[in-house]
Amino acid sequence: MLNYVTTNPGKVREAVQYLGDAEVGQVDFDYTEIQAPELGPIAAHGAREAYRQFGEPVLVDDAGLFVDALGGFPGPYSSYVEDTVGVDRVWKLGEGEENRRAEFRCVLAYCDGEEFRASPDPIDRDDRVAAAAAGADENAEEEEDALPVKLFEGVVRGRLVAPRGEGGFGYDPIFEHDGKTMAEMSTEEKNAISHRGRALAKFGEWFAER
Ligand code: ITT
Ligand code: NA
Repeated sequence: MLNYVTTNPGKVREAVQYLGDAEVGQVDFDYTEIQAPELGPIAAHGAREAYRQFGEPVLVDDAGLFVDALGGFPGPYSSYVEDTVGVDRVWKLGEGEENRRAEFRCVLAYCDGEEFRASPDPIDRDDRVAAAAAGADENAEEEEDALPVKLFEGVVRGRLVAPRGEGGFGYDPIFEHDGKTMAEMSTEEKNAISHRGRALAKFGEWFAER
């Protein structure tokens, strides 16, 4: 059983839909979110803290909306911005821009207290490249006794639109991909194209081999 560490029930619904409810359970633990410009180190730090807390395999999910014309805002601050000004005001910020392109990113950080074998196989290499792109080269900076963490990143491109749809959560109503906002998609449809779905696919493939 995998402990999906999050306070957000929307994330759990998607992870359970993807991996199956025999595999995943929510652990409602509010780990420390460090301030960083990238999601990778935030998720890695959270996974180490959660593993130390529970002593069982954990998966931490850090996500955000990055708006091109706003220099990537709200990005790693997406949760804070949703809680303070709210999703509609983020749409208002983007509304006046000619370029409405944006992306969702999700980084999953897995920690079970064990080392990961370096492997020459291409899946692992891609993961390392994705992890490096996610700012995950945090091993260089951490002290020697830091717990090993494995990162999986997913990205989906789309554009900012006026809010539509009742499904999903968070910024889903203002993010359109292929003509539909993510709030107009079922959980299954969203998982098939989303940042989280893509990160879960990479994780699932790797975890099955473990
Ligand atoms: P945890 O940290 O406890 O997991 P959180 O909701 O605070 O829950 P994040 O720190 O990753 O999660 O913040 C991400 C923000 O982006 C938050 O406001 C979410 O509602 C939003 N978000 C994350 N994934 C999303 C998705 O798939 N669709 C829409 N909004 C999303
Ligand atoms: Na959070």
